[in-house]
Amino acid sequence: MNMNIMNVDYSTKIPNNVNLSEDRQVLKALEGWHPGYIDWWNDMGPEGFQQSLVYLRTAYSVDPRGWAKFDYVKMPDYRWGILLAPQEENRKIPFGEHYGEPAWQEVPGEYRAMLRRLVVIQGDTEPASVEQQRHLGKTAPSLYDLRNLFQVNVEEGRHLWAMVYLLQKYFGRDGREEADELLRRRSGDEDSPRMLGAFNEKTPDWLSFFMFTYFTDRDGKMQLHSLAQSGFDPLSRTCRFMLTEEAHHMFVGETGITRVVQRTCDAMREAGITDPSDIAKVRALGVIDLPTIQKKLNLHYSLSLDLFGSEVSTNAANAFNAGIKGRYHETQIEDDHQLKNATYPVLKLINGEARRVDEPALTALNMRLRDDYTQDCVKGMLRWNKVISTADYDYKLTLPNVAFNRAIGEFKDVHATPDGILIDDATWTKRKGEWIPSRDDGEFIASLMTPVTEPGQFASWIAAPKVGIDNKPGDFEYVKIET
Ligand code: BYC
Repeated sequence: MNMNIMNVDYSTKIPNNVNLSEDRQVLKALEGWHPGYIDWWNDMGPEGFQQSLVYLRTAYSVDPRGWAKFDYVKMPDYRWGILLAPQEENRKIPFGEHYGEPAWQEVPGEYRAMLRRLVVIQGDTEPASVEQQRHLGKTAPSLYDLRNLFQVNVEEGRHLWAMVYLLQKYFGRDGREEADELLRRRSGDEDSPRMLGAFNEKTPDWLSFFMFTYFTDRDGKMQLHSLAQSGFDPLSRTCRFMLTEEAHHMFVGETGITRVVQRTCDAMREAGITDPSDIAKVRALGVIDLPTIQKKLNLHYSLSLDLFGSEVSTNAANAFNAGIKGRYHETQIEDDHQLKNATYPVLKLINGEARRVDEPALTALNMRLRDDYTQDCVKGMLRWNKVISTADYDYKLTLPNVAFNRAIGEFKDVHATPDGILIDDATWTKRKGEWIPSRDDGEFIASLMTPVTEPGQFASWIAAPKVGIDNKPGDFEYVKIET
């Protein structure tokens, strides 16, 4: 069959570029899983708007030069498909004990359990985020934002399909069981929660949504990059294509926060406010004050740091040695790719102080990835701070110290201020409302979350975007709301 891997076959019920029509067993397994997925989407996907026409992009190719087309689609009719980046000829395992050996096209028996665990963890986060965001449609600040929310949601749904394909095709019966479990767990559920901490938190308002897509989706980016290096080629190819879609999710976060900051600065200037920390005055303008934005940032950044696991981890070392999970930009790093004698400076708590201590680089891989993540986070911060300084305000958004508000790793048992000063339990309890959103802050933000559904109009607390999606004009009707 001469199907072009670049183009996606839409003739089967499940669009794909993996030749499913000739892989009957897997096609059948996926078709068997499909109704449960649709049930999950109806129960746990976006609340309302399921009959609305949404201007969505759908992947029709995996060619980086042009892979998506935009059109009005009802979300339940979105064509969730299986898309892998094209196979690289003669690809070699780029790190670990099998460095330089041909990449695996089948699961290596000895690493089966490890691989399955990583695929399941990755898969679990995708539906979790859709569940966390399901109420947001009702309070969208514009049709443009509503459309972006739904774009993110349908693509997270597709990322679930991506992991389920790997489970169904490569992991036999237990893969099928895991695929069913992915539809059974629920974000925040007491008995059957999602696997990782940040995915059981609430996303109560749109500022949280932007922070989540900026900080938590960026953990997704780092993890997908690491898995894209995998010696297990189908996982690598799957993650490489997922990263193409992921870029838009972080764009939504970065520009979303930029627009909130912009609107706040504009409103403060118009009102002649000189002190951005005069919260009551700023809030009276119907915009979100910068100190509250900083609190949300503190919360989402610290929750996202937890997603990297412990600083020192034998799991991470084993996955690297095995050739299953590499480093960020592994192939561009110049070293032995085996980390036999290398060390890496790890932040540790020593005599009440956070200090860098050299550890074997192999066990420090989570720390290294987290450092790469932090560097990546800084870029957006610079843009937001540019907006503030251009408006002539003396205020800077900053990333909190790694010791702040942590539940995983070296700092999980201590309390610290955003500046990294260790404090006791009582001080934390008394003062945490200064650093992470308090109930009052939440209520204030909630009071601003009234929906705006007129094309081209935006809620009071957020600026219009600079450009439209797919170059559409400012008053484009991104969602044709059907009630
Ligand atoms: N919450 O050796 P350790 C995304 C557990 S986001 C709860 O310290 P390891 C997306 C850990 O499971 C990316 N438990 O850590 C974003 C282990 O338990 P078991 C998702 C946690 O294994 C937005 C124990 O603690 N992908 O795509 O080196 C929207 C000791 O583990 C947590 C991945 O995460 C936590 N935060 O690293 C949509 C990639 N942290 O198994 C999507 C795959 C640790 O001993 N995952 N534990 O009972 C991994 O590579 C690693 O499993 C982790 C943890 C980075 C998560």
